Amino acid sequence: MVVDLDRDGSLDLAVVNDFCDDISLLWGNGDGSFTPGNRLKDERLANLKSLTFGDFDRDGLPDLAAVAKDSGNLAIFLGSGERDFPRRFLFPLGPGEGPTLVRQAELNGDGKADLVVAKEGGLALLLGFGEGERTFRPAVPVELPLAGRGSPSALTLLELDGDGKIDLALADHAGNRIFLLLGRGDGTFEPLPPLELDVGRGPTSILAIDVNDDGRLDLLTTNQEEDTLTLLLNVTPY
Ligand SMILES: [Ca+2]
Ligand SMILES: [Ca+2]
Ligand SMILES: [Ca+2]
Ligand SMILES: [Ca+2]
Repeated sequence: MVVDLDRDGSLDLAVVNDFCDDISLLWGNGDGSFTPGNRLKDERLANLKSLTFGDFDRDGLPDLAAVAKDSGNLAIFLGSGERDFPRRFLFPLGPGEGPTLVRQAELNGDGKADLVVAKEGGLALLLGFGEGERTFRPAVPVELPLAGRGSPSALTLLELDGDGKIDLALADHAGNRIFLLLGRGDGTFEPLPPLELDVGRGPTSILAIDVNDDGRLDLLTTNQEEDTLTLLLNVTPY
């Protein structure tokens, strides 16, 4: 993940170390090089999988959010603005399979950063906190017909249909498809069950890019098991 975490004008890196269960911070020097910083670790996080950022306590300083698959929880590391994340909060994500992906977006228009977590059975939506509440409001979970309950492999939050509300694309690695869900702007999505689009075998990433310059974001997937790309042109009429 690339973001200016210490607000010095240079992009920094935060990386999940899958086998060490910690997060490496690399501080950008502004010339393409990085200075290794401290590593973030918490014994209560087992099998860290994914990381995103946002200002979750609305103090103007970037924070980190990470999910751990085996312990089934979400951690928020609150930034101090001083290359440190001394305060952290853990949230259980409920029963079922562990979380593997997390992304941040504003889903319900209240100005507080929200989170979408992909789990093996579907999605968990967490509506943001602020003003010192330090908790998330769990929204209605979204069940998805994931193939063989196979693990979701990529999650992208973006605006697809021109209504200004954030939409969602999730890759289903075992099902060779992506799911599309359109945001209603209140923290819920439609349609359910979601739209399904076939892609190549074993999609592992989704890139949103306007390839034909018509102002609509198109989707490109990388398909690991056949070394191909699939391009999905956005033909939404708007
Ligand atoms: Ca920086
Ligand atoms: Ca913050
Ligand atoms: Ca929100
Ligand atoms: Ca939309």
